[in-house]
Amino acid sequence: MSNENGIERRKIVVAGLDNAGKTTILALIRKKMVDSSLIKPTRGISRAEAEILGKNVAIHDFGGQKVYRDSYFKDKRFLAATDAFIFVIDLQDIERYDLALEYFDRALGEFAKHGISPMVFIFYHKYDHHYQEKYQEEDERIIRTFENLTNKIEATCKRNGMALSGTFTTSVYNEWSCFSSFHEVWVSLYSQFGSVQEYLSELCGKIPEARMILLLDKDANLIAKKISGTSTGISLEKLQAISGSSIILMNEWTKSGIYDQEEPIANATMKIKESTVMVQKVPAGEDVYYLVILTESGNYEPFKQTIVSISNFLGAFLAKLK
Ligand SMILES: Nc1nc2c(ncn2[C@@H]2O[C@H](COP(=O)(O)OP(=O)(O)OP(=O)(O)O)[C@@H](O)[C@H]2O)c(=O)[nH]1
Ligand SMILES: [Mg+2]
Repeated sequence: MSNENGIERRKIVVAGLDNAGKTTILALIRKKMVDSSLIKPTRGISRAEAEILGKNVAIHDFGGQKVYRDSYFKDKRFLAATDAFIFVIDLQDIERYDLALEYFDRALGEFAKHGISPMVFIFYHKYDHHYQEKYQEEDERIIRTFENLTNKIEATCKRNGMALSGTFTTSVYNEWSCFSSFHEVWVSLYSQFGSVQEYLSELCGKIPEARMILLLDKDANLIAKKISGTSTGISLEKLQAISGSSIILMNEWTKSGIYDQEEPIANATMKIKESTVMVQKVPAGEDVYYLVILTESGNYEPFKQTIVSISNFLGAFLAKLK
């Protein structure tokens, strides 16, 4: 799909029953501070633009109330050029699983009818509170209904001749579950992510001591990752969250002029228990990314030069992708 300037753009359609949590997830992804009590049921389709790796993604939020559900799939224009179809199911709304499945089936059927074959993703959403507790306690009814649901979802895809590209369990109470699931969708949309991933892995062979290496964009979205060796007790989500906060701090400190320097702050180092986390700015043309490196050694000095040179290579590579 191209916009009026001929710039390539991707389209994501997010659908699901009313109250499934679609708009709340999208508000979170767009990094708005969500007061979900302010989110009203979506009337018709709400469209938003997001940008990742310098590419535009148009996200279409299909309001799920019955009156709208009946209308989208009658008009091919709503569905045209959809690259990814995310179907959100409220796990806590067990009574309406069948209705959700029926809607999912109808949606896939309409895509197929119009010869549109988006990648299909399922967000099993609202995995929190009593539902999560019951699931973790291995409550028989919860486990059984969940398995039944996932089986039916797979069967529905098969019946409509569509592959299921990914399924995720999400909750807005665990915002990283939403970010990382969305990241997977983006990764699938842009093959470039694959090459960034490869390049990062190749470069990072130069720091065998690193346990986790992340490449984040300016909003701390995960662009690529490399995890090696044993766990350090710091999860990827935690590392991403810690780095996100330190990116904000680096920018704030630069702006505040606390550091009496012409140059913006280019890196930050933190010691967490036995590990060292270094966040290195990666300028890439007009954009900026961040390389995050976690080592188990308490000292990052030996890697400092290597990290700076990796960041230069990566910056040049990322700038060329645009
Ligand atoms: N427990 C829980 N509640 C959630 C979660 N995500 C959203 N909600 C709540 O679910 C309700 C519906 O959220 P919306 O985002 O408006 O749902 P929607 O799918 O956009 O609904 P329509 O616009 O009517 O199609 C709100 O009260 C949210 O606060 C979640 O992860 N867990
Ligand atoms: Mg909505």
